Amino acid sequence: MFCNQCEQTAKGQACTKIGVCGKTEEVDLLQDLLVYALQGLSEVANEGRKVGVEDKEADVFTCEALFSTLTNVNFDPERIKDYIFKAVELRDRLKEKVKAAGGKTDFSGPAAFVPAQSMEELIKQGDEVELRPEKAKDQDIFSLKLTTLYGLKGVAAYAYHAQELGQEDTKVYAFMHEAMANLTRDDLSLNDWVGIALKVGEINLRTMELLDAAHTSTFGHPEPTPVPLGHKKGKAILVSGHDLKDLEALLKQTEGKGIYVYTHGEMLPAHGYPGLKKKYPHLYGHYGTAWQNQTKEFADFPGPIVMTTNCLVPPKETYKDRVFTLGPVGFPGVKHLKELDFTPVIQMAESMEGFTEDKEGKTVLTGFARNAVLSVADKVIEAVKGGAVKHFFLVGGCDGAKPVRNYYTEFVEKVPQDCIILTLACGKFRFFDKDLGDIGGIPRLLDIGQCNDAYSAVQIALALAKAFNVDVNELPLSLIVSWYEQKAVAILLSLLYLGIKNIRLGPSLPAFITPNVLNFLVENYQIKPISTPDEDIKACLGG
Ligand code: FS2
Ligand code: SF4
Repeated sequence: MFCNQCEQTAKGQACTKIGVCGKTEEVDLLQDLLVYALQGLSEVANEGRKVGVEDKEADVFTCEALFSTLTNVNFDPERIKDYIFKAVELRDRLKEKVKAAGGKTDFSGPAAFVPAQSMEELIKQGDEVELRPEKAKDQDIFSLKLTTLYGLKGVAAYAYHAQELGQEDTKVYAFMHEAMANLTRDDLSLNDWVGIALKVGEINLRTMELLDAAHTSTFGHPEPTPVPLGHKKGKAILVSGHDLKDLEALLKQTEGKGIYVYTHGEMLPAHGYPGLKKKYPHLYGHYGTAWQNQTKEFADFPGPIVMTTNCLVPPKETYKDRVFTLGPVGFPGVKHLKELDFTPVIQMAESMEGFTEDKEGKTVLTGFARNAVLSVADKVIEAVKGGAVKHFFLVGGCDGAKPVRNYYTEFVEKVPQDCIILTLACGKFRFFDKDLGDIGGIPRLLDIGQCNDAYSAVQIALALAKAFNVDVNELPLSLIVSWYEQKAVAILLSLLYLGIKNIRLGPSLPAFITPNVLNFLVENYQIKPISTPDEDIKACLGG
């Protein structure tokens, strides 16, 4: 196996025997075969578009299936096998349509691939088609191909969520198919691949815009909302991941049943949406911290746990029977809900005691998405012009298990009192419950939302740049980004597409970036690795 798609990859190079994430070699090779099958589907879809053929099912399927190969989403060989067969079935159906419309159908390679019937043979097929550096003629092009593929996985996740809530743009699907089909080619130059990778960023921005519209048009604009970290005596269900539609369905089905629903991990910002927290008061509070702590936190939770998206850590036997997965998520032996019917989850919650007493805890604030922040833009601008606010730091991105990620906690603790910290995604759990006070009524720590809300952060930065009449790179704003998985790759590409410079990236640089590609990023975008909080803060403040 060869997988280097996430930040915790083995020895900072690649997982070659088993994933640090717990992904087996078998699943890794099946996922590679699925990516290959999706390249084939994409080639046919691409040809189809040239003759006016579109297939909505194939479009959405491409997103769901690619999403299943993202880090910490699906560990179940049977489910990946089903996706492979479905990809081939949809590809062949599309071929018929393309043929009828007069398009090209004489394909070879992935578009003509026939999956083996046994699991053993499928794994062998995966081994043959896996993207590996030793097979590549040019390591820099290979690096950009991986960057493109990993970025596309992030786009697929966002597009999947957006379409669930009715927001789609055929431009997104068309690009995904075009770029996936390009991965099969070896006639494109380094410059072509730089262009394709940046285009992933452009398309990702559009996709995140769709997702933002999906969330805000369905659930309203997030509002600053205090969220209890304690719990109520009584029966309880925990929901993790990012999928607000899944959460809403669960809230509807648990209404009036005397069950409290708690968010975990990236679901925390759900409390800020009027269409969720205000409508469903039994969405009580937030339990636990970031994804990598779930084995301990889930074991201690006295109710069922619903995993709507990443990040799923291989569950321990002590609580595995209480975990339910949805959508692209899967793990062997864990119950998978095919439809949004939460009956087994509710029955389990009802059969358990739940929390035996009330626990008062701290509260944290969430809901500072673009509308909330920009509604006080005048106050913010005045505070900057008057000198009360000297600088903004966006300290955001993914969390992870590595101790070096303490950099982000220390960074936030050391940010001077006259600076504001914007945050988003699960990296915030390293400091989300710290009381950092306020500046003239503006909290110093503003939680914009999930990693899925990076669009909101971009809009805040662009609006401030407009208000100050400067380029976004001239704002008193520094981006301190932590990455882990492929959504972060997509977001990073969007920031580069927007021309945002001087991003500090950590805790380590991606293993799939070659020295030459890194040089390109440094020369053109002045991207830099994190150093120490003291040095970085000083440099950001111009000292
Ligand atoms: Fe965090 Fe994990 Fe949000 Fe990432 S919960 S690292 O995949 O999606 O951020
Ligand atoms: Fe390794 Fe990350 Fe790939 Fe898992 S997803 S196998 S940890 S590189």
